Amino acid sequence: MTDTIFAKIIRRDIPANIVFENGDVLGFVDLNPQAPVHVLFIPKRAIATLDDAAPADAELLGKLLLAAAEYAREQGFAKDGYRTVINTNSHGGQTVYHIHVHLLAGRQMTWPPG
Ligand code: IU
Repeated sequence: MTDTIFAKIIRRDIPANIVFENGDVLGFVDLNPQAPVHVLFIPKRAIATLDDAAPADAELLGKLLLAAAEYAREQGFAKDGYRTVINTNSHGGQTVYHIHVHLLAGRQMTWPPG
């Protein structure tokens, strides 16, 4: 797989506002926030898209979601609520091909999304 900008963030080759890290997952503030809180959670082992995920990735994908939930709970967003989003491929609006969970919080979300 080709390197993405997120791989460079993991290696600290380029700066990011990192707000969460454990052995498997990194969380950093989105450069173009769509809500008062907008954090991206990425696995340190890259998977390009959800469509590329395999059964062997199940544990890592679980850890990715749990990282977002842990962060939301710790930061106090969980009670009011938040949105998690995974965009997949072109129609899904994916622009960076290293799977990521958007965590959006701090305002009322609407449905359907754009
Ligand atoms: P998407 O689901 O692939 O569209 O989300 C990619 C996100 O990555 C998007 O919200 C961008 O603002 C964000 N982003 C970033 O935070 N830093 C970067 O250097 C780049 C994109 I490129």
